[in-house]
Amino acid sequence: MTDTICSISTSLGTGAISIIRLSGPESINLVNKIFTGKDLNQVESHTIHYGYIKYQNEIIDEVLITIMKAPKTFTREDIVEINAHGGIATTNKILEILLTIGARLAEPGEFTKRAFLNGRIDLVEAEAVSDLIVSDTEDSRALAINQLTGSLSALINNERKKIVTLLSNIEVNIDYPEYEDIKKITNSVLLPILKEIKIDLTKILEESKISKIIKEGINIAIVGRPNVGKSSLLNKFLNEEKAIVTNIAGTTRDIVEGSISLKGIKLNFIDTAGIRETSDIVEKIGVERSLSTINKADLIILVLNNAEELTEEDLNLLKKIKGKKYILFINKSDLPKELDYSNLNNYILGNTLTSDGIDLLKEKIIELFNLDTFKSKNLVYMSNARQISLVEKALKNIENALDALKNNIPIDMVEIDIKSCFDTLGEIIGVTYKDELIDEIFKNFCIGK
Ligand SMILES: Nc1nc2c(ncn2[C@@H]2O[C@H](COP(=O)(O)OP(=O)(O)OP(=O)(O)O)[C@@H](O)[C@H]2O)c(=O)[nH]1
Ligand SMILES: [Mg+2]
Repeated sequence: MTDTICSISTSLGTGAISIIRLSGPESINLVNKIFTGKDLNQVESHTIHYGYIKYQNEIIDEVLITIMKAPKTFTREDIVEINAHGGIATTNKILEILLTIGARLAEPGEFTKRAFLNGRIDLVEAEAVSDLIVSDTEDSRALAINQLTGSLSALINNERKKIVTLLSNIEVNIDYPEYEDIKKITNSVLLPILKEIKIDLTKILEESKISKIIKEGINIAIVGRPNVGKSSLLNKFLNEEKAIVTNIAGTTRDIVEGSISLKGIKLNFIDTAGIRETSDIVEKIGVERSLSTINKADLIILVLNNAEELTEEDLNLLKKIKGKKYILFINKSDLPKELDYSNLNNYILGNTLTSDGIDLLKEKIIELFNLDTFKSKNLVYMSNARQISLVEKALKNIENALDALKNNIPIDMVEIDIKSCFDTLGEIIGVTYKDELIDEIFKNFCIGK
């Protein structure tokens, strides 16, 4: 990383000030070339200097320059921040000049990426920077700042420490079986330690899923056959006529979404196209989308029609949602009953005309996700899909190790699973990583961060 990057770090628009930031070995030198005030190469680190940006004999702006020398900076490189007067023309002009005289435009998230690659922050903390910027509720902000201050990383590192001690003991046993004074690693020694790690990881995983919900909300898919009243239900939840409702089967073709807040948690409702066999190309695509929404949702509300018998399609859908979190909503309770409920359980009867059953649905959601107890949780856990899937993997590794122990598999085989767990936990904080992953993570950042 020998080049010097530069970008506008404040949002571009009319404001009182905007900040142009540089990071890299040439930062101070480059700004010094266009700064009139004092020689920035001679000033102390972490100081601010008043003067003008001047280029080709033209004064561009009156500015304050912050000089921060490596290594005590965000990127651990030299950083210069130019506080200019806010305004698109001025800010862009300064950026343009810096690019002309040798800086390179930073990619999205490149400052944070450098902070990570230079060991200033780990991967979880880097992701927290991005989360902090986009957080739009008080809870998601609290979650992000907790991650950024390293509580989550400490938790993961703690587990890794336990495993490393275990691994080194196993290694010594395998390599030096003849030494009498080495503590023998037997199943009875291993078992309690592995169980303890399993309990820790399970707890982290459970609480992480809650954190994800705090950050992203609960995605609730409303699915069912055409004309059962899915869009009517969405509109009831949102309290607005968001989706088109008609008595024509196949009205909804594409996904319609809307959110409400329940107990401070965002519920993202996703109304889908009614599922049926169809030769209509547009509707077919809609049905495919509905089916994939089922797979991605945290909760499924399957809507059935009280006024019709169960059909083949209803039965297929009931099969499809098995094993997932779901609620059955039997709609149109105002119409004469034709549906046989005897084989159904876990259902709520209601209708969207009088709103019967809607409050019950909300209560059921609160109960299913324990929304009442959410606030009291300590928010230091994983909060994105990447982190959560890695904890799941690490937990699986430990479970495999425990199974192997129970089946009296030789210890060097058990060691492989324990080692995988250690590596997987390392991936979470970015001790081991692939370049493509790093690119993917930082690509989602905004420019200037
Ligand atoms: N009687 C009665 N009619 C209802 C109720 N809910 C919806 N309807 C009617 O049922 C018809 C279909 O409603 P929609 O909400 O469009 O149904 P949908 O499931 O979204 O249908 P598609 O988009 O075609 O899949 C409309 O004429 C609604 O007015 C209800 O609770 N009772
Ligand atoms: Mg609809």
